[in-house]
Amino acid sequence: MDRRNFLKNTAGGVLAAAGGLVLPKHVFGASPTTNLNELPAGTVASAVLESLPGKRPLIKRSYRPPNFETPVEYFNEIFTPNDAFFVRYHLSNIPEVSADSWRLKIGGDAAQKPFELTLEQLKRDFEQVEIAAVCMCSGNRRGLSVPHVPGVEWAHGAMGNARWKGVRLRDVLNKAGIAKETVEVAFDGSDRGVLDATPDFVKSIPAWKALDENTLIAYEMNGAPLPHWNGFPARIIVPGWTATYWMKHVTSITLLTQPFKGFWVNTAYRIPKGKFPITQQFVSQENETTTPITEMVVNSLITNLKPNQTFRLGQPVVVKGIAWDSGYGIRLVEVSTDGGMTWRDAQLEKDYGRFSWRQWSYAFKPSKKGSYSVLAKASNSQGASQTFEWIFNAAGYHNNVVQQIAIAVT
Ligand SMILES: Nc1nc2c(c(=O)[nH]1)N[C@H]1C(S)=C(S)[C@@H](COP(=O)(O)O)O[C@H]1N2
Ligand SMILES: [Mo]
Repeated sequence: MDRRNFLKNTAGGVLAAAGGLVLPKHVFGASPTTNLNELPAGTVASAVLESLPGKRPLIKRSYRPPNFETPVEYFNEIFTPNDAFFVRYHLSNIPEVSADSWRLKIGGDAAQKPFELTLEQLKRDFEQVEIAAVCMCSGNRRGLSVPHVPGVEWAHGAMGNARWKGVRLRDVLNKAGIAKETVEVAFDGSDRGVLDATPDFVKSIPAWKALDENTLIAYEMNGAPLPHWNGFPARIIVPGWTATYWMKHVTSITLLTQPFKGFWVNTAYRIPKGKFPITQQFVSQENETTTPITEMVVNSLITNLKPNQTFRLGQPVVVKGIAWDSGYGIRLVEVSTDGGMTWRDAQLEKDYGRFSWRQWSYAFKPSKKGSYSVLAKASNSQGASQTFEWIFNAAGYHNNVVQQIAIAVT
């Protein structure tokens, strides 16, 4: 569906979906059509499209701090447009950073030669690389959790796929001299809380992950400078890991001989130990019962069907979607059109690299009128697959429950 039709088709659904809510003047589009009926009561009221400066209308989850998700329709494109890319912040004081005055400090007790970089030097002094990678919030789909859990009640759109261009973090760390006692590398950005009591958003990753050739300091996204809301002028990219580590507006990188102590690592963004099929562990931050979230789990999304969409008998139905994991590679996507009784392999489209999502499609010709329940399930090269029931965790992470969309053939 092209953009004009998308807007036209969604416009009719606004008032019904928002429960008679009066839309603010600055709303351009309409309410998202996407699976609003799957969300628990209470989350629908805030699900209106609204624009942040420089962004197209996105689904607003909160305004301060800004949390906006991408309507599913955009995921029919292999790379998510920068001006439609989701926005997630923990803190409300988000200064506009100027490229000229921005400095990146590299230091810490495990840095032998601390130094500072300008944006010019960052681009000039290190080899430039570009990686296609999915950026997904740990809490993506939290709003679909059963039982309901508190937090930003995202549906499917707290994610995006982009080509990230920058330099390898390890090249920059090497210039600072990495002490062999280094256990973690921490990142801070220029955003802050409004109150001094709010813990600053600082994240750390294990030293081995910081030295991975795919971990970047990026300044471009899809061939353009990072949008302000996605971290201008530079952010950390940790392909395969959930986006909580992808520090935006990064201003300091700290090499540490001791595990980092701070709220956003010690308390937040943690999962119960041993419940998820995760290979890469963040051992220096484990406690008895929980461990930091690291890799994304294998997942997929149907992108071209709307709930209760109707098709004419005799007309082929094409199901399209995307599948991704944390970089082991999607091996198989299976589609069911009968509520999960029988499954057929979808066709996998072009591979843009192991951290990108992979498009897939499946065509079938319904043989009789009636309702069809369409499901998609991805598996990766490690043999991991999506689940049919959400694995409970209090923060609402790792929701890779097989999605189900009902369509009608008339
Ligand atoms: N400076 C800063 N960086 C941040 C955050 C933040 O609050 N501040 N949130 C993190 C989280 S939890 C997510 S999901 C991603 C969201 O990236 P996006 O806003 O570019 O989509 O940014 C990460 N980097
Ligand atoms: Mo997140």
